[in-house]
Amino acid sequence: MEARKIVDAVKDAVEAVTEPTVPGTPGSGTPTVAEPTTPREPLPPKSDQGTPEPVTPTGFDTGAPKTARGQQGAYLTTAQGARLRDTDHSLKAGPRGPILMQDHHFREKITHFDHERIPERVVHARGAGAHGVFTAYGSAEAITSAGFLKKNAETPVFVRFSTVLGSRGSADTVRDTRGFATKFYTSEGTFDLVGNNIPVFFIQDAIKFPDIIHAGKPHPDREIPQAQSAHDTFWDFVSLHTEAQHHTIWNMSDRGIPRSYRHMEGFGVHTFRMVNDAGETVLVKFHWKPKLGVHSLVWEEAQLASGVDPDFHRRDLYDAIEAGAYPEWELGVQVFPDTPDETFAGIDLLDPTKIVPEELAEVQPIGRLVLNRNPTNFFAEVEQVAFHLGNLPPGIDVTNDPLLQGRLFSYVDTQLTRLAGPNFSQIPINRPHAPVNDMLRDGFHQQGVHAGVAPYKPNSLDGGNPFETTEKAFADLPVRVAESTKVRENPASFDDHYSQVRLFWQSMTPVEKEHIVSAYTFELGKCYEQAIKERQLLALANIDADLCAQVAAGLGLPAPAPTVEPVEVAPSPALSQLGQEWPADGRIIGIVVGPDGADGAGAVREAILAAGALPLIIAPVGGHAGGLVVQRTFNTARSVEFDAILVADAAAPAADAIPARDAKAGAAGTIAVDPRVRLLIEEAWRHAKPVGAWGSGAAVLEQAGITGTPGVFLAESGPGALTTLQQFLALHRVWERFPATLA
Ligand code: HDE
Repeated sequence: MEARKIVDAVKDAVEAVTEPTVPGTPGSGTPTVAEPTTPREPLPPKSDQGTPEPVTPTGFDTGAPKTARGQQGAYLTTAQGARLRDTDHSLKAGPRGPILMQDHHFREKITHFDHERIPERVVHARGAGAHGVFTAYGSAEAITSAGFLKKNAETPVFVRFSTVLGSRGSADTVRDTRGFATKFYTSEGTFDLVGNNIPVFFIQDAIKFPDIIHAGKPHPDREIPQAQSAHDTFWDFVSLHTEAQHHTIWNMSDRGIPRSYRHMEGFGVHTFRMVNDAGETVLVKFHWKPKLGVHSLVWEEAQLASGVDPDFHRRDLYDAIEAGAYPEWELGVQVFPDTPDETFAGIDLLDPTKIVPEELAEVQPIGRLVLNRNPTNFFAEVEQVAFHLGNLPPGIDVTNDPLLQGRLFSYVDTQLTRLAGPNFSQIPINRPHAPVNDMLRDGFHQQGVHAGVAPYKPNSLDGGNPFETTEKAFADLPVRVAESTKVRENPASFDDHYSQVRLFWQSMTPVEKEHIVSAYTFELGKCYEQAIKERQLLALANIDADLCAQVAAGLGLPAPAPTVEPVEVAPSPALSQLGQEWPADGRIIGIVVGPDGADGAGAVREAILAAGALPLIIAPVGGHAGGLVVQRTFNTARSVEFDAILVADAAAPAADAIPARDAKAGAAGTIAVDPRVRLLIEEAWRHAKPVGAWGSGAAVLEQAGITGTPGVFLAESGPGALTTLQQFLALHRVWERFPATLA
């Protein structure tokens, strides 16, 4: 179909679509009960979805509509475009006869299906991605010549978030590091910033990567446990390889269980080098700061969510974008002088197990990232996107960090298998937006149609093309390498494995410390071997005596003495994720109503939407309750889905509140409140979430026995409840509900 017709089809269908107020509509049209039989063009993607730009494999903007890449025309065809009459029956030698070899359609359909899966990523297999735009403030112009960092430059981006250890279908809310990989399609070549939500790494040298990953992945004999570090092989490795202790304490902190991808910081981890137009260089570390603040789940909540909604983070990201609550981050840099020792304030900038506290080097904002479009096709975009640290625009270069150097090799190497051959940069999501003229030729799945006869240099047959530039180019900076001998060694400064772990511990608030103690106790408590627990306690003794004593007590083991003299450190308050106020964009508020709705429920729902958060009506059964569309029932709702609960009705037991129908109903007996609503409230309360009520809803809080506790409030009306609720949500959780015992 020619472009014009596609545009019309898109327009018609978009007009037919009513904008949803609650995200989650599966398709872009409203289905009918009867199967549609009148041929029509494909529906367009939903209005929240975007696709890779319609550029050629060599970066030429075709100007084609974005939908041109998807299926076309009203009729079912073969892969060659021949229309088909029947796709429900194979071609047989009579109705009871065998299938004929001749059935091309059958063979094509089954063969293609047989090959639909590709190898998952060896790490970071589980993820979610979105399109967006990056706008530069211009504040980095003095330190880099990169065009996309010039004032007001706008660059399309694609971001993929991920967990590290789990396989592609694993749960989102496991305790793990999160990947934060950004592809900037700059007009000077693609820039991939492939970072994590934790600013340090387990190892200092890339050669150890297979070791840490083999230790973290499921045990090779039984292939359990999936997507978690609470097992013997992980703790065996990190307790022996003590440079991993810094990353590990971040994993054991609330950073290991983020509330959503929208609530995570991101870090480039390594130190990079920037060069400006005058050829002057500086060293930098990249930071992403989320507009919504850094916010985490509590452990029980994370565990419940793993079962109740294994797609928790994926859903959150897509729903937020669909609802127009676009996730936002500021990109910032810490800037250091490019001195020969590559050290700042005594911290070796080439050691990826070390941070530079923000109090010593401020994070300077250089631009803003907004994610505003969901993928149109997960496989084509999120699964096939391929990042690589070596994708750098002029103005940014690498350093000799031995972890970074090893990564420069690994990313291309892994794509060769995962994406079957050397042409993965020609897949739509990976195509650069800069003109490409690279002399790389042929290979599996070649999509370019290269003209000319001389893909070599020097040549005269193609008029000498392509030419090497004499101007702005990929930065191979002439950095001096000190005369030395070839060794398998690290610099001596890499030997300090504990001072910054101690720095992290001491920078935490009491409640964050409680969570760290409990995470170590849980994880080591899940280990089988006593020796491994004892060995990790030795590492904890070298971090902090109190931390070690608390965990040892939980494990029922004696706390050992340190083997390394504890050093004095200055805490870095910037490492704590508490203590400020943040917007509640896209946070989810459950409103419990009765079969006929509730007074004020409609008004509070509108007010919540207007405030940029997401209200979900929870009623005894589906359909409508007092004119409100019901999104969750007492049967389908579970507390982990909500950031706060408002109770607008006395919530009498619904007809299905019997254990034979719903085990959550428990021993329902003769209680006045539906036991599922009580469970909802009790869990929300345990997870330090605000709970409010008005009208007859107050009786439910009374029944749950939580009236008068911190973060539990009664209001005059629905909108009145929202005002109080917003104050609690701004702090992320009701921290004072559970006073900490640690200083
Ligand atoms: Fe990766 N890493 N990594 N990594 N990494 C991969 O590349 C590797 C490291 C990170 O969403 C793989 O395409 C080595 C640090 C992210 O597609 C692989 C080393 C950081 C993603 C690979 C590291 C990361 C990956 C697997 C030790 C944070 C997901 C699939 C030197 C700064 C990207 C792939 C996506 C993925 C190798 C360490 C971040 C195998 C050898 C440190 C966010 O190439």
